Amino acid sequence: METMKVYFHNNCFDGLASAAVFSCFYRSAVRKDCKFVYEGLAHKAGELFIDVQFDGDENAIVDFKYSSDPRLTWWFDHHQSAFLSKADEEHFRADESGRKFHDPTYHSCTKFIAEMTQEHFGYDSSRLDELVRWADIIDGAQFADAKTAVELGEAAMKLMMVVEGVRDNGKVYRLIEEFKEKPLAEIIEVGWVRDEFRPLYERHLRSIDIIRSRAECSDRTISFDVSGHDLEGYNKFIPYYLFPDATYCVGVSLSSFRAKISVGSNPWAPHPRTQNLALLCERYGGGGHPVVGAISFPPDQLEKARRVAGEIVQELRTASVR
Ligand SMILES: [Mn+2]
Repeated sequence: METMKVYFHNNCFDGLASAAVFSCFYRSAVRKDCKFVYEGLAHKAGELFIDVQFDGDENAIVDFKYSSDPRLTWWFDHHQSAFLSKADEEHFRADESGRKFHDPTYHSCTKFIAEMTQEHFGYDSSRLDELVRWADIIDGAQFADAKTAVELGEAAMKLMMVVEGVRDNGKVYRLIEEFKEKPLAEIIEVGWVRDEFRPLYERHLRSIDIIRSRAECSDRTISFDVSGHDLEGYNKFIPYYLFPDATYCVGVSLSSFRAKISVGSNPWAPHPRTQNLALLCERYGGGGHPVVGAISFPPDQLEKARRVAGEIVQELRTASVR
């Protein structure tokens, strides 16, 4: 039997959902009798595809960077920075297979795949509408409010936590198989999925308590320092859940490899953001987007990180009450 090898963005809800929707399309519209093999890809510096074998009879990449390798037969991505080099981009522009797609205006690659396969191959993905809708909400951070983003009441949000937290790749592939077959509320009730979810959720609840005990808010700016706790990778909407009236948030955290200042803005703020946080962070050697940025220091420079964070908090408080 022929193999369809699908490479996807690992530990990312949109990445797994993209792999699931692409597989359903492929089986329904291209080849009924094939075996799917999955492999997750992660961002790292340097040569991204050095370990990739492209050893399927067909090979697809979804929700991840382009490769000019001739063995790559399908590609879908919605990231702005989808090409590792100018040469790769030219290679893509010259492609005439009609099987490689890029559009950075989409919030999610999952929705992009659903719409492109409908438009170009007549594939009807309506059976997967729930998965497509949630991938678009999660990857585009289009949550209705901080409560949805933090309390994780929806099955999709619980699954997002499992997808991001699970470290066993075999389980990641099993989740893709579940996405192809079942409604999300049914997947979160599967025994091994619940077992993965429980400790991650407990850690999430602990992180809410820690941030609550460490954070203070004045002049619409939240400030907290959790460098004394093991708290890399907390849900970044927690501060706005605790202080819904805040516009900005500045947090200091510490891990084995860095002391980090996270500077963010509240997507649901009653008073709109006026400061460009990417520019603010760039002044201290960091970077990001207008709405969220970060600055990293070596782990032994925690004191400096704290001092810089204090300056940023002052600046944002002053700007908020001006
Ligand atoms: Mn994506």
